[in-house]
Amino acid sequence: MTTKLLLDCDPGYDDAIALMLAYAHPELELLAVTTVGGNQSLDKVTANALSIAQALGKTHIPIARGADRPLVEPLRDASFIHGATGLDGVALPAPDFALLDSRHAVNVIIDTVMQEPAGTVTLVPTGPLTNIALAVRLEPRIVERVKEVVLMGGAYAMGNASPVAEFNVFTDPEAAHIVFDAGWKVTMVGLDLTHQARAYEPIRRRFNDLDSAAGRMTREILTNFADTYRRLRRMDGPPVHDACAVALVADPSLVACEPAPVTVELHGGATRGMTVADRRPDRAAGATTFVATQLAVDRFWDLAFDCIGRLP
Ligand code: PIR
Ligand code: CA
Repeated sequence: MTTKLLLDCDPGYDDAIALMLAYAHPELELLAVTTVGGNQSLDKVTANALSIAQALGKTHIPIARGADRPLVEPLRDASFIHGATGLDGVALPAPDFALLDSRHAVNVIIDTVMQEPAGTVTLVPTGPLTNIALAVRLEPRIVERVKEVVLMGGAYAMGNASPVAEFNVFTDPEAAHIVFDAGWKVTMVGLDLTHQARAYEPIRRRFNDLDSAAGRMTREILTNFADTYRRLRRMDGPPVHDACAVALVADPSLVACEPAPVTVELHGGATRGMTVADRRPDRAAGATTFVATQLAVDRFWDLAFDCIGRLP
């Protein structure tokens, strides 16, 4: 049984891995890729999305550019992690901007959800939630029509952009608030989950003998990502955050989730952008939001390795 998905992303090292899984998994049908300013400027992450598609021969799948900044605040990118290009150290073909879809990403999201049969499209946001929030406001009928939203973002225990806030939600908290509050089914694949998907050296070595564009790209991504995580985060083995969200859509048995109301803190001083998950057992009933808690780590890497091995 195949699942149709739309990936809204800001590539980015781990977004690039998420893209590879979405392009390659035999039970996923990637309908479109949309971009949003986040890890780097909109221009740069859009260039990266194009370059990745070109390198992997996937230019038949629409790619559309979206919002260049959060709803309220200016964009503060994560170039300290992903570099000046957003994919520093990764050799890619020059982007051909003529391949871009002429529509705005928000319209691609709406058109895709409204054209496909009701209840069949899963939205997978792996960057700030600006495009998704704008789509909800422009065409509220998408809320009832999607299958679900499986997003990488948030955290219930510990943040990365602040002590309590995760980067994607911290970057556009108002947009995240709209998305968590819309009433559709949202699964938060937050840092609690993604920090279980660490690309330690033995994992990175598994990709060594893939003699393909995707294999080379993966090695360059993981080497550079590992270097910055070691240097800046003092963490050995970078978490491939965004790939976890795609993996969950491809195989829900990989990730344990629990229902919990989630709201986004907008007014806190020290807590702005925090995803406040109410995990008290008596509050679970009727929740439309879910938090991902446990990853089947070995099977996750098997899936990633298998998918990347299928690509040219
Ligand atoms: C931002 C990211 C990753 C690491 C840091 N330090 C900052 C990006 C990833 O692309 C992912 O979507 C999310 N934001 C993790 O916070
Ligand atoms: Ca991302």
